[in-house]
Amino acid sequence: MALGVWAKTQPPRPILPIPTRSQLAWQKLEYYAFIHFGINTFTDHEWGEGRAPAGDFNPTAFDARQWARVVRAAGMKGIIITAKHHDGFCLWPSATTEYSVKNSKWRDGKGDVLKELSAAAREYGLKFGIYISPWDRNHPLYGTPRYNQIYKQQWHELLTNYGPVFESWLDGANDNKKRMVYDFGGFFSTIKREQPDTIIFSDAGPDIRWVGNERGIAGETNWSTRDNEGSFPGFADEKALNHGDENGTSWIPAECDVSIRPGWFYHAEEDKKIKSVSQLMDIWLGSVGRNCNLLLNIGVDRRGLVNENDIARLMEFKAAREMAFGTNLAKGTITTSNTRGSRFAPANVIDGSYDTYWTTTDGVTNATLTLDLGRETSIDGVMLQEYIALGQRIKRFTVQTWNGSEFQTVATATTIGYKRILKFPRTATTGVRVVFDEAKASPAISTLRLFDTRK
Ligand code: FUL
Repeated sequence: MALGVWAKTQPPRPILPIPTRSQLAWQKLEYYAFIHFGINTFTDHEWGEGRAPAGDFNPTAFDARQWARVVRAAGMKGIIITAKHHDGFCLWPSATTEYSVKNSKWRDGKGDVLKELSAAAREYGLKFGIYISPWDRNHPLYGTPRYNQIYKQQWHELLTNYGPVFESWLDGANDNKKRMVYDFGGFFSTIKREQPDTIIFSDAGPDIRWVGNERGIAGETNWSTRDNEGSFPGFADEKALNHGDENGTSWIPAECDVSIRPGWFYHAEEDKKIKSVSQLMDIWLGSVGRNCNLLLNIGVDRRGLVNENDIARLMEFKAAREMAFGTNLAKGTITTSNTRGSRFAPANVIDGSYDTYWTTTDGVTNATLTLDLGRETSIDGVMLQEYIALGQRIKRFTVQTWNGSEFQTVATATTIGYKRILKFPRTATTGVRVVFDEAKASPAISTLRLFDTRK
């Protein structure tokens, strides 16, 4: 095969760093539930002190299948449960402590939230994830080096008894007085030893990072690449976490955790303080729309059920997303200023498949995609996706619409990454052009979608 032909059929070289297979699979989940549930649910606290008796934990109508049904109906792809929060109370009968469900009245001390929830998640086709707080305000060994072993043992129990765990979630919370020296390296290696494919979340990765705030909003520029040298959980550079590092040496994409209510745990007095659909939509645009996954928290109530008020809002939000983004208006004839070869044709961006993409000849970092819609179409939103298996490339781009005589800029932005959604004033147009102004290397664009979000 002549060299020129060969080059046209080969993908461009990846721009390092790139995601692992499990990071890529994780990114495609986009939206999943955090569930805060534990002793705090019964004491009305956010941060329990670890002194409430285990007997306080007593849900009257616990039903993990109801949680799973709600989460699935809400369009979410998984559930991450607070198996242990800062108070130290374990929702599974851990051998490491007496402070757990085994000493509660619930199911006569024979219950195991993790067992029922992991089974329910499996039944409803949801991924299952776990958060255990390293900060433990109950455990007698907390503050001594031996506690590190306890915490590892807890991960060991959780990762060997409840099936695949897609995400292992931990923060760097610490006791102000005891200043525990955590063995994070040991925690991470324990977790990976038990489940090599689990994605570890923390302020400092190693697999995914905190977005730097609990509002659910990523930076307008958001790189999945990060300079992680010397970072560890509990000492967050919130600004850096919010936008990543353009030339970061590790692939550590961001996750946005935010609660549907003011608090993380259920409090009856917050029944009227659930975020509105419009607030949730802003969060969606600021998270999934800015190259993040959205971990939306629900506090399960004292019955052990997702509360009706939250269910109603989750369903309204799902309907609103379908209304806004459910109809893709990007149909027509697509052309480009440069194409690597027919395998990488521009039509790939509107074929509905993430795995096919358009790309350019090596060295061409400035290029345009032009979509002739064939008829006048009202639009006010665009969604773009990079084919991130080859790394994150786009640094700056412009969206333009045809006004009858020329293309007019309606939006400009910086990064794309796995997914970028931009809104602009609604305009009726027959054509759209995306100008990739600056990129680290040949753009590799997998998807272009257009919306009329207010239809
Ligand atoms: C933080 C905790 O301190 C909050 O209580 C909550 O669990 C949040 C998701 O993570 O680190």
